[in-house]
Amino acid sequence: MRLRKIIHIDMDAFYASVEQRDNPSLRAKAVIVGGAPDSRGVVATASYEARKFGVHSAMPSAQAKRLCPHGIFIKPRFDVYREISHQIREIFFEYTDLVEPLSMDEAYLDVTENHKGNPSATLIAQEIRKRIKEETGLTASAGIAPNKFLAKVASDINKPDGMKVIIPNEAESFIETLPIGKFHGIGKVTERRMQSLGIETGADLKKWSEFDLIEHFGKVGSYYYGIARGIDEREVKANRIRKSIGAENTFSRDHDDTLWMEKQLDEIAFKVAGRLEKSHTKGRTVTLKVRFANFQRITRSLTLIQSVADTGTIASVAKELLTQTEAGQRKIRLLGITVSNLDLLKNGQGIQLDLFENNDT
Ligand code: DCP
Ligand code: MG
Repeated sequence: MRLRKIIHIDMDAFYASVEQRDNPSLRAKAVIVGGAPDSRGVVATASYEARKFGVHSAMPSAQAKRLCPHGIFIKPRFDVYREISHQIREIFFEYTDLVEPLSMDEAYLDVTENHKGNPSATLIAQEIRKRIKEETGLTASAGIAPNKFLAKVASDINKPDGMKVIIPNEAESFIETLPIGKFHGIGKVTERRMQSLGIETGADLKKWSEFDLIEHFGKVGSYYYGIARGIDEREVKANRIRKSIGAENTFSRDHDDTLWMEKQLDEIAFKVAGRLEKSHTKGRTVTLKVRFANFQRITRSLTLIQSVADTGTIASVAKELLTQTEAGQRKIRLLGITVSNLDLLKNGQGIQLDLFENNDT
């Protein structure tokens, strides 16, 4: 197998840093970007000053206010963030065409071969961070590693405004000491399940056979098996396909029974799987859509290591996503599932996992 040089770049406290950049009076202050504290909104992100008080993304703004009463709440300015996102992408493309954005503020770059002919991924990462700072006034952190999984983990280690190189030989020992909650692709729910099975670190995870992992966690078990060994063959994909395939059920009356909702999700997943099969395709991202009785609509997504097309996996991901919503506490009138990030059942893509992203819409 050819050794690859992958960089993961992620902006620091992105929305909050932009607000601090554009309004000097906010600098060095606890800035909380997101919903107003007296609304039902949530925190999109918080400056590092606010994080010291325990404020973090996706937390209800009201709770953030209690934890950090002096915090300054700001409404997001998505247009500005989007523009900066394009700016940093342009910088990435100067180094390589293999740029895979994961969200507005982060991307994977494959710099094994690059436009600068620079053999050192570390130096490239350093240069890119410097360029970002010069051109946007913002800081980014980077992870440099032989694959996406390790690069993503690495970029978090010296955040903010730092970087971390994981060389191939280091990978395994590094993973062994890593707490399971730090593994990209292992969410809160899985983390708790693993802990209840005695899996606290990468070393614990490594004791499990692939068979047992699949038995406990489903298909994603193979991904867990691979990453415990630092193995991740996923390629950096420059062009993501954005088509999606989905189905939804609107109910004749509003419901708050979660067991009933789960049965609905089984039904909807079955429909989606049928449609995927018809199109001879699979997809990595599963998105759950919930419409509440008051017509408010939210979505929750999870991107898996491997493309999926079967009812069971789609349904179980959708059920996990359902636990991340207020469905049940609040009545709902519609459920939907879509699968996106589609591929055409090409072989040889190796193990694929990845990004789970929550989107309030
Ligand atoms: N975001 C959001 N809701 C979330 C998570 C993130 O709206 N639940 C938005 C706000 C963030 C941006 O996406 O600024 C980037 O997300 P990151 O997870 O990279 O978080 P930050 O860049 O804010 O902080 P960090 O320094 O930890 O990367
Ligand atoms: Mg970030």
